[in-house]
Amino acid sequence: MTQSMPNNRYQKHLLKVSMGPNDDDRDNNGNDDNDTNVIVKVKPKVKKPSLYRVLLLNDDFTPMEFVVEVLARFFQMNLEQATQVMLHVHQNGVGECGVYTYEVAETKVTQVMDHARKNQHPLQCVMEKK
Ligand code: TYC
Repeated sequence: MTQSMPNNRYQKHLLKVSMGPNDDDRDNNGNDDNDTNVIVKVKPKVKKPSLYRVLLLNDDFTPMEFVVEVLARFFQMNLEQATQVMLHVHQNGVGECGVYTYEVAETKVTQVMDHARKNQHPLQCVMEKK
């Protein structure tokens, strides 16, 4: 074995495959030959995570100030940004608060919905895949 020690997952995988004895890996005399089935190239198993929009929905009852406070608290917006987004939702019915990976988006939705319910406002927050 001339291979040096593995230093990442890809190399570890290669090492395991080339070392393991199996039926495909025998020479004409039936002897196991570790070096006949070497994978030369493997696609790295890295995928970009799917992204999700977190959306706020308009309603007729939640106070504007409450929505601005929600956007500032849970979506790290300053008062000017938060007011802009709130007015956009008020005028268009729906608006984007941010884009996140699945778990983060889910957490934001839960935080907003819990906060709205505690304060007895019907504010709705949802997520959708981009
Ligand atoms: N339409 C609400 C009002 O007039 C304000 C509002 C804005 C409510 C955005 C929800 O997501 C919302 N008080």
